[in-house]
Amino acid sequence: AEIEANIEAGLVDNWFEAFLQPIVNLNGRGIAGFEALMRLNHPQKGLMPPAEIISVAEETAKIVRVGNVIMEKAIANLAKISRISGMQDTYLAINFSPLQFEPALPARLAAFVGRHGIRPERIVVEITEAVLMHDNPEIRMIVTELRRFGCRIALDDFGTGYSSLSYLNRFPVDIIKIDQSFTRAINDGDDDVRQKSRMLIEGITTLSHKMNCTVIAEGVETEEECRTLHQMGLDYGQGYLFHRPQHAATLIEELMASQ
Ligand code: G
Ligand code: G
Ligand code: NA
Repeated sequence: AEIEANIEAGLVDNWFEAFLQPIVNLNGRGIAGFEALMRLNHPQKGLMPPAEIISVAEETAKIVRVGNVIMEKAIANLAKISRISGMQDTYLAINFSPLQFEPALPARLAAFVGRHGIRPERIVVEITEAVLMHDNPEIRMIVTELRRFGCRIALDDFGTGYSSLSYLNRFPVDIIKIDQSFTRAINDGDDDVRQKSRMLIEGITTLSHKMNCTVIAEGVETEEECRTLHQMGLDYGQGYLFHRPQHAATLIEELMASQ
């Protein structure tokens, strides 16, 4: 109940922020895009753990309002970063929960990108299997509409749930994000675990490329992981090795300092 009250107060008093974490090309480490990660910045408690906020927001259906705030703030942040850094092709990935796929979503997203002068082709809609599992024709129609508008679809946490492969067959996906548990496992101390997880990632990558999908490794923390993933043919990486999720202003400072 306390978290729910914080979510409501956050909506009314504007405590929500869209942090950004860069996604880099494993070949050269240039920034390919950013993932928007929701943060609730409580005036007394500071940043609150997002996982709990998101699950309570989903249970109480407040995720739709929270999601709309994050969507607009993230797009505004992308516009600002693009203006300051001159990066006009970097994309923005936004996470969506199943409840957010309401009929008003495409028009709302179109309004936000229009307002901030962002091409819809720069927006990536990140969904998890939870969205696809519903196998709901309405969700499918909305995703198709978003894709027709120019957005790409990324399948998040790939390899962790049930029958992921069957979704690839039935759903238009452009980007596969390999779950960070796989990234950890490629350097596992157990030879068998290490070898098998490498084979799995390589197999997923080959398959994804055959389906014209881009492959991203999540949770890259070490140089060794980065090297191995690059050798295995993955396209992009995301993780603390490269950049942490950050406040847009901090990220802009970091990008300016490194130029
Ligand atoms: O930084 P991290 O702890 O931010 O995020 C925790 C989880 O919450 C991630 O798995 C991510 O997919 C999810 N998440 C982060 N931001 C959002 C958001 O704006 N909307 C939704 N639906 N999920 C989000
Ligand atoms: O599931 P999703 O891809 O949305 O998850 C993003 C989550 O992963 C966020 O909680 C983010 O803070 C976290 N994250 C990003 N990079 C790393 C990393 O290198 N290591 C770990 N452990 N978590 C990371
Ligand atoms: Na995500």
